[in-house]
Amino acid sequence: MRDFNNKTPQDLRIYQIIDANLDRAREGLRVLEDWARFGLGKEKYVERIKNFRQILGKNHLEVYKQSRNHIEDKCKGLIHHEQSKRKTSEQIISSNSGRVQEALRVVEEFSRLNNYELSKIASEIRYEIYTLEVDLLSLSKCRKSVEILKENDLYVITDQKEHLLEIIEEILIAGVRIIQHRFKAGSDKDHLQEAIQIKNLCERYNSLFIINDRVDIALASNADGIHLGQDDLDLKSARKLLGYSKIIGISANNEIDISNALKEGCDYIGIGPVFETTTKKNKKPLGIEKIKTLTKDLNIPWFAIGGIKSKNISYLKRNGVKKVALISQLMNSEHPKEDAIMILKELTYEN
Ligand code: TZP
Ligand code: MG
Repeated sequence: MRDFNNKTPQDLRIYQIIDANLDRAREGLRVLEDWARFGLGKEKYVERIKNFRQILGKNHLEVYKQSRNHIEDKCKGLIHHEQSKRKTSEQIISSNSGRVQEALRVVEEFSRLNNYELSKIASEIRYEIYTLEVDLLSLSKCRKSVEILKENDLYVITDQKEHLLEIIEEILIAGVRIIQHRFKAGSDKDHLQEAIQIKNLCERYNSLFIINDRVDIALASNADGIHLGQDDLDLKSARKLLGYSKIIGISANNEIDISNALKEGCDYIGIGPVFETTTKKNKKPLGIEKIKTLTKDLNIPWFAIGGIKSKNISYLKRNGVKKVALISQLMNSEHPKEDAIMILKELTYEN
């Protein structure tokens, strides 16, 4: 490090730049830290960001702070019009990550000659901010999907139908906000094509779009998540492939599968079949008492599934079931919109 006692006017200008940019970087980091803390509740990220702030704070030398009033800053208080347009948390994360990256780049360049240690630190943190930004954006996206899962009690799964897109649009118009694309017979090409069409529809109605079984189709169609049964790809491998921006749902019908799904970080569980169902003929129904036992301590969203119709929803509700998933009643309906509205009403009203 150089001798800070001998300052030339040129040095003072450089210290002023370093001072301003260390402040900028720390302010931006504080925004990210608060989002990680209050917005996402992710302690690991809070600690990581706080650590960066503290390292920069320790390296914010007195000599930089003293240079603050050396030259009057004529640009103080200028607000770029992009700044006043920021609305979503994603935009705030991106712009503040960018702000931190830029400020650190400036620190890195201007401290290289007078404080090599600081230049190196700025460069290292800057690289970490790139991955941090991706992680925070992924976590925010996943959080939005989880909110939809929490707020909505009806989860509709598709069947292979001739006019599937029309049926789905009716169901979305009715107010259903979670759709799973289940495509069991046909080519991958047709599977993906249909998935993309449904994804576009769901996007128009701000609804969650989940793919059954196939992680590759989920990625290719840019679905919001995947639903996996016990014989499908395991949750850990799916998470590795999908990252943290996608939700992962699991089908389970016993204590062990539920506890494993929770341990591995699944976002919701489908539990059933509750009743006899023609959609999965070879599966023995669990019955309501078993469902009650299995879900007694469950604190992530869970959906009862299997043989659920509007006529048995009030019975399910009386037995503690708040959320249901279904296929045949809506897929075989002559009036999918009216039926979906009726089911949504059944789920909402006290009875
Ligand atoms: N998993 C357990 S039961 C079931 C699935 C996919 C089928 C549910 O279909 P339906 O027609 O609503 O009974
Ligand atoms: Mg499956």
